[in-house]
Amino acid sequence: MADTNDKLIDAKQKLAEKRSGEGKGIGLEFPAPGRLPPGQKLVTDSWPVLDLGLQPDIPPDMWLLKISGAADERTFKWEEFLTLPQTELVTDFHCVTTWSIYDARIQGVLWQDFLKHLNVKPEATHVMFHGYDGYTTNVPLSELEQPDVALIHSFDGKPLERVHGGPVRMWVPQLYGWKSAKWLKAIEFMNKDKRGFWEVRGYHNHGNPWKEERYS
Ligand SMILES: Nc1nc2c(c(=O)[nH]1)N[C@H]1C(S)=C(S)[C@@H](COP(=O)(O)O)O[C@H]1N2
Ligand SMILES: [Mo]
Repeated sequence: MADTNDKLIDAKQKLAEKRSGEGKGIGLEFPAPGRLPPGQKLVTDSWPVLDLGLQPDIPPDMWLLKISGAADERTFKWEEFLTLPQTELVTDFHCVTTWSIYDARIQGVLWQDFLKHLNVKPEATHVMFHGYDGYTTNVPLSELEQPDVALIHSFDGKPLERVHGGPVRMWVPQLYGWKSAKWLKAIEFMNKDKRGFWEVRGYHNHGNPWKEERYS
């Protein structure tokens, strides 16, 4: 992680510190009325890009996805990944930096289908997603049961652009965008919770946009 954009990371961490406690316990119901979560702005002309200043370039035939931790270890290659059941989804997506996009049309493998190809141990409770840029983010297994959670490789029918995490990224659209790891490299099943990259830098551990769980 030597070449990350440390200034940007510092600035975001400072903002998280400054805004610590905001949006907690304000008692919004889930789902909030209306489509746009509180404090968000709809972006219609582009899909913003956010990362640590590194955008790994992984040709699909070099891409490997490792499964580790409280699950039988195995590694998926691109070709094998494409033989898994493929689904198209249309979902909204919300970033903690306040932009939202509507109706992202994405293609990939639903988490619930992917799980059928793994042998996860009963003691697993959380997952750490690892990106090829060294990024990590933690999500409870129960949250991943939501029907729109997927490992995606395409957007609008075209291969997911490198800047958005191609060849494969996570899609956890019911949580803020930082929970959707780009350039997916490894899925680590854990028997307890552990904080990921932004979670240790002041971002909320859970990240529900409808409850404005932005900072911790
Ligand atoms: N590997 C990796 N995944 C990542 C990030 C990152 O820096 N590295 N940034 C996160 C953040 S903060 C957001 S908002 C979304 C942004 O996705 P996008 O750039 O496709 O809009 O990716 C998330 N996933
Ligand atoms: Mo973000």
